[in-house]
Amino acid sequence: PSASLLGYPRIGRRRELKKAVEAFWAGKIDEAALDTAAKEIQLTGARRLFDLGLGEAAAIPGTFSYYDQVLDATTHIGAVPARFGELRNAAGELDLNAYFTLARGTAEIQPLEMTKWFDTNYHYLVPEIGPETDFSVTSNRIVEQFEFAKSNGFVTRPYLVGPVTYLLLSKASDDAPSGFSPLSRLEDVLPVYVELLSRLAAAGATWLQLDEPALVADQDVPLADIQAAVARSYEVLTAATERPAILVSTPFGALSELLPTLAATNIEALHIDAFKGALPSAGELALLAGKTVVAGVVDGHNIWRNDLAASAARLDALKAAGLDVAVSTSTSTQHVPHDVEEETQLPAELRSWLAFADQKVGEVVTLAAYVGDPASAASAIASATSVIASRAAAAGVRRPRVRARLAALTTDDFNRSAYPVREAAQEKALDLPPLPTTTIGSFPQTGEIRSARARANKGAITAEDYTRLMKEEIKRVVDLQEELGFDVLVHGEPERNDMVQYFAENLEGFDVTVHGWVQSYGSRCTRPSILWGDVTREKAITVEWAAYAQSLTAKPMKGMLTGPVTILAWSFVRDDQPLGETANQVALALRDEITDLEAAGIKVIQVDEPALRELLPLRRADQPAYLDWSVNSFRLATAGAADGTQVHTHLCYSEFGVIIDAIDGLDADVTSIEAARSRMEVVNDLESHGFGRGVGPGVYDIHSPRVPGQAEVSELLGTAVKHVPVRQLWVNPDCGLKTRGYAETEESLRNLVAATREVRAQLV
Ligand code: THG
Ligand code: ZN
Repeated sequence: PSASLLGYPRIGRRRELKKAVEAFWAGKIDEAALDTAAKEIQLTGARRLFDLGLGEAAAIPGTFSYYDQVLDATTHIGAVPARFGELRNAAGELDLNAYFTLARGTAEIQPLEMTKWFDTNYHYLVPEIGPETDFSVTSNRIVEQFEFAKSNGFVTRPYLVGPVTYLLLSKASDDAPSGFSPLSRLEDVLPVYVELLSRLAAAGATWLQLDEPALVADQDVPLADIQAAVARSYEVLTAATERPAILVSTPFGALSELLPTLAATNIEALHIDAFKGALPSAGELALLAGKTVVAGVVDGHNIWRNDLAASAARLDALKAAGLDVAVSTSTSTQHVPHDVEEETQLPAELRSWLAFADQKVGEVVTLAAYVGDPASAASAIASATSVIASRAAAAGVRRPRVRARLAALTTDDFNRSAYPVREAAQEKALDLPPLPTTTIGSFPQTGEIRSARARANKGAITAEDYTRLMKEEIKRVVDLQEELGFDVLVHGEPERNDMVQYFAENLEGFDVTVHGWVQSYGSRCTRPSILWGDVTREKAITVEWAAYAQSLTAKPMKGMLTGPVTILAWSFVRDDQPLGETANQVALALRDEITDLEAAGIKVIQVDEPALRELLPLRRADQPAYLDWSVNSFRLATAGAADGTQVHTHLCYSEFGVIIDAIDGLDADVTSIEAARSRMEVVNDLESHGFGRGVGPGVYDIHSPRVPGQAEVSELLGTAVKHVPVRQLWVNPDCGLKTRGYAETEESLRNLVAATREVRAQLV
């Protein structure tokens, strides 16, 4: 097809899939009802795409998924880890119950681990592969979904994660010998793909999309091994006697060294990310002669209206190379919301700058027409050009005061006093015991809190009533921490739902959507904010809550902010200037907030950066520049703090050895990190790196409802004190408590404090 999408949102325009799946899990609907809901979402999507102009056969992507596309591949090829036992049913298939068991685990069995999908905020389920993994076709769902769409008049293009990406994203199973590489199982996986190809061909599929994004990211596996795996995979798959034509898609960046490898295979079409960065060289393009090049010129991952003139120029360059060119998005549009037309509350001007999934389809269709007949797109190109010009000139996009302030920054603005000076000032200001206890920031969000926020948003209660209810909650949380015996307290953040959205709602330069949900993992979604203009803070944001909370206690109360990198990572960010510049604007707003918090008597301020690792570029060569601007934006946000103000930060993941230098570079006085699930492994990284400031490796895994006993926490602390000097060590849970219930939270925190007292007593 000359116009196509790499993928379409599947959660439903009103999150119908989320609702159906969660109802199924809760036992409120049966499998038949879930199936009906799923089919309705698939058909609504296909009809919509058809109406928007994807009328050719195989232009509509068959990317519906009940939970995750990597899990779909896992259940089609039978890669079930041993700990799940026999999940196949009598027919030898992994049915929907098996599928959800892999995703969610059971009371006894840990689910598959979840991790980020390239540089998006989507998370997939990590396959576990070992010498024992028994590959065979264990699901026919991909064929059934194709047949269902076809029987309704839509010949879709089925989607599967490609074999090389699948194995590169896998981790070695628990039973695998050390050093085992999942890629070593390629020869056993390929016949299963061949069988799926044959079933799809028999069902009438003309095209299959095999998604190979891992080929654009640097891997730990040597490049030569990956080149060999790609060559071998597509030699075997294209040699299959019964098969659809194969489109290999490579979203998220340039293929570089692997382009010639794919070009040398007999695949019919290669998708390249033709939005980000430079196009392949003329020499590389020449290698693609005879294949269809599917040019991903429309950004699938951000929400700005396409610069059609620039895209047309790229398509011209591909055409000039003599290639058969088709048009698509750079990535699946699953990473953006459905339809900007739903956002009627947004200012009309802002709305005119945006393209969500449905608008991107229009852009792809226009550009595909352009390839055949440039004149056909002339008016659309002119109108896109004028919209982009209006965006550049619009009020608020460039604010002279913000620009002047950034231009006047000097290195001093990024540096605090030497740590020993700060440490002494903080010791005097805070007077904390050894192994101080604290929590990460949020306390459980009760039904009452959520309902109060919903009523306030609807105008059913007044702003004063809302504030009073939140203050009552803050008082409960402060009293509880006093009673439990914590040393540094938090106010519990009842006034925030999503922390990024909270700051976006309170800063200039942002807007938020109402229906702009994007799948984060499984049935969970977020509504990323839109960062469209220069950022300013017109009024204090968190100070009233923090000052009220501090007034309730003699213990230090933490001010709680979200860092610039995380605010960027979890928003849709303007694409008209370097991210580092935008990050520094957010940093200056936070810096002013810190000044106001200090003036209100707050002595400990936490600036969370849970997403610092998330935006790390996929290519190693790009990582130092990223780490430089991201670390600097955090330093700019925090370096205005007085020596005696203790700056904390929190990071959400455990595999942190990779970026430990960057974490050190943040220069926070105290850093809390996830550690409970990995049994304190991070303390080895800390020790070998010689991390010199305060650190709180989490001793309570808040991702599970399980309550850790006092002995268990003592033991974890015992491990920590062996590797980290006691004077640096803090005691805290792994992460915020927002998603937990009060019963287990209270008991866990009680055990945490008791264990700390036990270990303190042994120190003397
Ligand atoms: N906020 C934002 N992005 C994130 C996270 C976040 N990305 C990474 C990580 N955290 C993803 N984790 C989650 C966890 C829970 C939910 C979403 C992403 C979640 N969402 C609610 C749902 O789908 O029902 C909706 C939340 C709401 O009402 O705002 O539970 O914390 N931006
Ligand atoms: Zn966290």
